[in-house]
Amino acid sequence: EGGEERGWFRGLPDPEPMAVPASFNELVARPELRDFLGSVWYFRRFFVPASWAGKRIWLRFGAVNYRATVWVNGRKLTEWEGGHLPFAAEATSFLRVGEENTLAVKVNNLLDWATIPPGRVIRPPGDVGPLLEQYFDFFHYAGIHRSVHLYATGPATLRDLTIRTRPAAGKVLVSWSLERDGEEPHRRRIRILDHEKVVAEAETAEDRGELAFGPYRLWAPGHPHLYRFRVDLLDGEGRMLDSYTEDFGIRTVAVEGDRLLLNGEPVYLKGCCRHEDFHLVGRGLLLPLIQKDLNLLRWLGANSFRTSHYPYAEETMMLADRLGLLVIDECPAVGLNAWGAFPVFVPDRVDEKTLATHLRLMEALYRRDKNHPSVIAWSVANEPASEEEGAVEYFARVVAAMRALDPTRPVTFVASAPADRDRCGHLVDFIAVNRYFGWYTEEGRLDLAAERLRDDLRCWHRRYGKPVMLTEFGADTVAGLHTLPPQMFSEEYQVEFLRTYARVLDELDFIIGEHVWNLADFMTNQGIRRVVGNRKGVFTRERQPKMAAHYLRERWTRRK
Ligand code: GCB
Repeated sequence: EGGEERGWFRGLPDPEPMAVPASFNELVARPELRDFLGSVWYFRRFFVPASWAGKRIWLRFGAVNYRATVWVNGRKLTEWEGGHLPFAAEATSFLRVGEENTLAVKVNNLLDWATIPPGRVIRPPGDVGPLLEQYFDFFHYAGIHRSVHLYATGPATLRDLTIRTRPAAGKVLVSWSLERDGEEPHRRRIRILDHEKVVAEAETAEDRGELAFGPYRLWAPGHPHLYRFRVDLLDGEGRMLDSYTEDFGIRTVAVEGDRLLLNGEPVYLKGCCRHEDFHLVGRGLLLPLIQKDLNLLRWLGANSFRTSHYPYAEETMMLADRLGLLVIDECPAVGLNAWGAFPVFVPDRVDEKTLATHLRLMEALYRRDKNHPSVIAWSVANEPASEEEGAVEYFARVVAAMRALDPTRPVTFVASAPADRDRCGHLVDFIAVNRYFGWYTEEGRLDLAAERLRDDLRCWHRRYGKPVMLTEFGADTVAGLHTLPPQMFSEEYQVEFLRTYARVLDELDFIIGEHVWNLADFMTNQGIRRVVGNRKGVFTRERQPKMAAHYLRERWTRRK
């Protein structure tokens, strides 16, 4: 703290090297730095090529946790709040082309009651650092977590593109719209490509339009066919002012009766939740890890995952499109009104500041991910206190806002409330619920756990008449620990736990999917429930299988 007053945006007095992208927490040895709360500063020099003279130049951050203030050449360029979504700003007038420039970023990781996710900083008496009271079960990694790009555009700049498809017999209708700024282009040239072949083409003076073509191929797991949408902005002489290419897929998704339908056919979601989490990088972008994790999901026979509990890197979403994995895309609202400690909503009063952050980040998530065929549903929150009276008004507004942004995808939140006490299930398209019977309750008693689970799932279905997905279930398991008969924390218990749940799920015909918690072990805060992190992974943090991985592979390769 105090860096701004001391002018650190012009240069740091005693800097240490720091890798980007990465969480700084994993790259330091001192505990007070690993657990540091407050502001850290990043600084670097970079060169802007002389050939960029006359262009518009932008800086884009993939994600900085939690808030960032950015200076270029000592002048404040932009600020952003929200740890898992991109932001960009035009830096043209801040930069010197053909010369070296400086970039300073102040990264602040404090959470409060109006941040998403919320948290609370406690300052204990004495000469000790602050503590974070957090309502989520993953380590609060911080730093510049994803790539930083410097790029140039022409005087007319594409800012956003929305593509929606409506497949019909023999032909698909593709509607598109774009946002742009700067110079008015003379024409927009639109092309849809199937690999290298142009299948539809148009030129228009409008920023929106429709194109039809056929025959076409649908996108689905097993045949994730992608088309490319290309838009060029042209001037009067046909010269290109700006251009953008986006992959998209043609598919429909709907909830009908007790089924989730993909392209009109019932689909059962099989998979795991993940975390962006690994040794050394913490939550920093690591492309090989994304590839490995999605390949492990496919090896398990999974067809889906949820971005628990925040938006994942764009590269993950692109890879899911290519591999044909279905994604429940979750906004970072985890731990809302947790444990009664946090007054985001109380009867007759919704915290407008928190709600405003929530709505802003949901919109940012929608704008980033709307064109991905892999995204089949939005989760607007994980485990909010949906049994509390005030939750209804809060979530009515959140769900309505999400529907207004995107009428094409189902919306849900992931519940933890007891089925008979929830108040918000009527708002969503399908019920998503996390359950840990036989773990946090009924410890070691899988027979009792099965009873509780069956009753609970039936109760959700009876109350709301909607399909139900079990979005989390799992047991902490220390790899290499074996017991017979199975006992908690052993590999045998994890397998029996999953098998017990699977039996119940297979009995119930309104269940539309199962996501195991978690694909891999991940880092959390220290606590008596955590053995250096959460061990509910079916793979270790190193991505080696526990016995449960083999069990799931057997189940999911058979389960249609
Ligand atoms: C949950 C949370 C998840 C936790 C998990 C657990 O319900 O959604 O973030 O990590 O339980 O292991 O306790």
